[in-house]
Amino acid sequence: MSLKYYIKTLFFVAGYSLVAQTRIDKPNILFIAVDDLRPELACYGHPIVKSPNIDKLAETGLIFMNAYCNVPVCGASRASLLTGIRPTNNRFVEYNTYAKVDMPEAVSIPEHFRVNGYHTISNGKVFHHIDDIPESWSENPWNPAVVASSYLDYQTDTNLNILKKGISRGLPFESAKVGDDKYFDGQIAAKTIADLKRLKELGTPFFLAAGFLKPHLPFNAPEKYWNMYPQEKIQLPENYYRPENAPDAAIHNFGELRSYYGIPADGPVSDDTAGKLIHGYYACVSYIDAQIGKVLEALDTLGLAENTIVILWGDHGWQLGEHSLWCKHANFKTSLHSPLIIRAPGFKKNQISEALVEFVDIFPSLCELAGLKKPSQLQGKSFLPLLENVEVPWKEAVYSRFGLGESIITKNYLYTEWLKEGKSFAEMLYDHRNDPNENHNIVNDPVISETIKNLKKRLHENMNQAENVTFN
Ligand SMILES: [Ca+2]
Repeated sequence: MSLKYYIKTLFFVAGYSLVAQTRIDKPNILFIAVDDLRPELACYGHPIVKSPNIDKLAETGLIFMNAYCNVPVCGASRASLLTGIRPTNNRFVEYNTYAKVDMPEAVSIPEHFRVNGYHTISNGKVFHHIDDIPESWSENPWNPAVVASSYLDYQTDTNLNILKKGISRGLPFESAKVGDDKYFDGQIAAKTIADLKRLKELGTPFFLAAGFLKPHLPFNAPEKYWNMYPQEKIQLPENYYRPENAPDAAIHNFGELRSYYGIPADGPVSDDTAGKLIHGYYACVSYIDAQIGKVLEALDTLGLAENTIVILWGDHGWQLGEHSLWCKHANFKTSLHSPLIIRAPGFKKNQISEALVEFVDIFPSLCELAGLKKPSQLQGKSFLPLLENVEVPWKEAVYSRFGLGESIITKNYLYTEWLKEGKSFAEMLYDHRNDPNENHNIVNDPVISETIKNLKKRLHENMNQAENVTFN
């Protein structure tokens, strides 16, 4: 493959330093998705979680501390991210969304790259459905969960016996004395590494997607990752209770967790179970981190890192007991705040951005980084300027939604309004300056009514703009 290099020289007035950046023409893309990964990572400041490989990726690139998904549920989040189109109350709504059904004219990120000369591959869970927008891929999408016709990842015999009863989805967490490759995610890493070797020989630019399945429930992982965390170090969140004055619309019954064996049909789980769920989530995060480490090491060893953009995202947040909740499916920061890390050749290392970004920004950013034209459907904004300078003034607000709840997130606030047939029926507002964990809904505080009016106005403007999608 012949690569054209060009030099962009930037002068930084501050410090009078001269920085030369080498940009790559048609860089490869390694696109890493992690299912249900909230920013529960050391590089996001977590005191216990061990994530050395993702931390290293962040150190060699740019970490977005304030990235938000646009809808906190698997299928809808991925459909929106992969088309760069915002969710509304009638598109990209459900966990099992098909992008090709909700937006049949939309082009996906990998499809756009494929049409522009890239070889595109999907391993694991990228779209929620393996057959969504099939034009995206140069090869048939591969997922061990589909190959294993039952979709069943590795389970111990104890767990298999529970599953045989057919009354639950099995244990919600499990530690097993097995190697990494026994589980699907180890197999996804192995397939991705094999593809990297093959793609290097192929010689055309590639877009290689690896979608890891953990830390989605059930929290099953090899024992060695559980052993990284002594149970006594696991603590329930300080706000393991419903926020003061939170509307009923904000709270759910975490039905996804309740479908697992031993979880009561109603009410809280026992403190022992809560601790084990958190422990299991941490174990799965470290397990995933190790798989990602293997892929990134192969990228280095093969000499591909210098001309490959690596982008890593978790498809939405998760409640690990905060607000008395488990799972995603909410308009709290715990459900919406997501990890987003990018490393692009030619840009500065070890950059930390506090800017507000959202997942619809990923598509236009990758287009600009690869020098591709942006499809007219895109509703986000390229964050390329932040790669050049993390201090550049940026978005004042980003937007998420779930169910009937529409949220606006600004530097200081997270405001949500629930609407049915255009009529507002519940609201909540959190001031992150003095309530970062969202424990006090202050929407009825008269002192703040002007602020709410302003947030609501911008929220509705964005909802109206999101309705309009144009296609080339
Ligand atoms: Ca998910």
